Amino acid sequence: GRSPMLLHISWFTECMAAREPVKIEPRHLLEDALETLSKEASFCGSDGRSLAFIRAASVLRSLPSTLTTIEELNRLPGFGEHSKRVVQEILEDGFSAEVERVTQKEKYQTMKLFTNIFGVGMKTANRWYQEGLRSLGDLRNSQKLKLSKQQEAGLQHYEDLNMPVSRAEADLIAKMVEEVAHSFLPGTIITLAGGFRRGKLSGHDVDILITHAQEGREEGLLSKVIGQLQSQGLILYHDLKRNSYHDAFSPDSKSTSNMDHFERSFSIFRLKVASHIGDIGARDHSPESSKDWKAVRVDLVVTPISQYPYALLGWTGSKHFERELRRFSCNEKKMVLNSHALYDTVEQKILAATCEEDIFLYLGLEYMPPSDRNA
Ligand code: DCP
Ligand code: MG
Repeated sequence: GRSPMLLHISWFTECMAAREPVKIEPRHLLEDALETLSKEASFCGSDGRSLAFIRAASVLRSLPSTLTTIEELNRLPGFGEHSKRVVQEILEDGFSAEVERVTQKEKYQTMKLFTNIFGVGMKTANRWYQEGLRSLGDLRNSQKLKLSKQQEAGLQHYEDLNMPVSRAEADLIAKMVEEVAHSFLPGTIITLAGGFRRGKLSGHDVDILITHAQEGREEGLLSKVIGQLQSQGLILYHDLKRNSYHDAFSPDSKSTSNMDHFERSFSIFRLKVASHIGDIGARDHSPESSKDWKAVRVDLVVTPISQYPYALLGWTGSKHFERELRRFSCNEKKMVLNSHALYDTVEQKILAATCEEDIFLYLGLEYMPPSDRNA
């Protein structure tokens, strides 16, 4: 028989295929409410509860049309009692008192503000909150606070980095990287991954994969590319990490860590923008209005071609889709999936793939194009 996850995935695929392209407002209302509660739970350290709300929001997103009655919910998998209650409240009253209460909470607002800083995770945000810090101004003015270079850059470019990145901006950055990469190594393959590959029109960052058809040629390329872009004044921050696949990854490790071991750079690009784009709204009369650039978060990830299909699958997301797929691989197939490989724990071997389709095949799943992975 088919496993529940398999059923869920195929059901999900059908729904995604049938859904109407236009999102209707109430759907956003419901999703936002569940996402708020998910954040709040994670701020309180309740990861399980947080995940339950993420699952519920994901189920809503995959529905072909807007939900209008609570009865429809009862037929869906993955919807907990708490999520149901909140959705019901919104369907009946147009808002949820609980969600309103959460968004008013000082701790929630502060944690959200702080965790939106590049380089700041839950632990740091919480520590700052406990120390009485409440605003970006508090952080900027604090004498005793010791910020990492990454956090300093995150704080400095906070406003830009919390503005959505458009598809056009992402394409521009991918092209910049491609041109420089080609100047050092013709034939380098540059792929825009993340939300943009799933067809999203905007995102919070730009995820770029770098590889070369000839295994090994990609080694050492990234530092040259970054160096070149830096000399052109296009890099505001970067943190180059070398490849640690061989020392850190043992294929049969049951580690569920989502971190991969590719050579990569988590960077901030200085992107030229047409000045009329920078002029909108409050910026009109500030000295900032002459600013003709925007800080954009860019993740550059280098992968050998033999691991490229896994890197592509892993870096296309969504995060929730990846989580569910890895859970399915492990529980239903006894295979460990990550961004480097698929390891069959029964056969005790790594399964080689030449494309994403191969991986879905190994997992016994029908291929899902990136646009169906917006879970
Ligand atoms: N990813 C990863 N390791 C990281 C960061 C990301 O494996 N350190 C993977 C997980 C995600 C994918 O890359 O599935 C994209 O991550 P993003 O956080 O950039 O998410 P999206 O691109 O989907 O969303 P957004 O539009 O907000 O950028
Ligand atoms: Mg992204």
